[in-house]
Amino acid sequence: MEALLIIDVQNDFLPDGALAVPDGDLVIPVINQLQKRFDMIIATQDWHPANHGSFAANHEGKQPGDMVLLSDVSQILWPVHCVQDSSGADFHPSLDREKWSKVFRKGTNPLVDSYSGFFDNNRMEDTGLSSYLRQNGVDTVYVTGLATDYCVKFTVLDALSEGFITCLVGDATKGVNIGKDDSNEAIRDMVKAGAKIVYSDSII
Ligand code: VGL
Ligand code: ZN
Repeated sequence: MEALLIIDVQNDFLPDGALAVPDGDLVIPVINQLQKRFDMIIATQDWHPANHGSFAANHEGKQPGDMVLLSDVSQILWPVHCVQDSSGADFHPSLDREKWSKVFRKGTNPLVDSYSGFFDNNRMEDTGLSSYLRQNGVDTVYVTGLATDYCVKFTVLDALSEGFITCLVGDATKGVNIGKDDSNEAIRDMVKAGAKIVYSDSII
């Protein structure tokens, strides 16, 4: 059984959003096409409380892009984004949602960030995604969404470590690229860990 994972296609990660991913909106039509071909579709939603420790605004004198220690792990600071119940945390209205089986929310603990849809960055809390996939007989996941160099990358790496055959849909993801090569590096890391890169025209 194959599942489509749609990572964080939320207003704040799209053009004009608080943490806009360049060209992030281009993934939406690709993902909508892909959805037609899957019977199991799962989305993740970055869902932070306003006091989240990944927000630069919650650290005196810090700017987005600065580093801090958060629960003893190195954390890059972000602009305030995807605050629970804000419009920035909503899925983009043109993203089809009719066939979604479930949404997994992440980043709710203010003391730790959570890029992956499976575990927080300290690997302490489990969202339940892995057991949900297994209960539904899923052995293969196709990962799409935002951002290639953060949440998509860590979701792919955790899917592999959880034993799923894992494909990244290369034309259904875009990166933040704080460093200009970050997305390419992320793709290299995913391939090295065992991910396959596929393109939507070969799936649809
Ligand atoms: C993400 C940075 C902070 C993402 C989430 O969805 O890739 N990036 N929070
Ligand atoms: Zn976040």
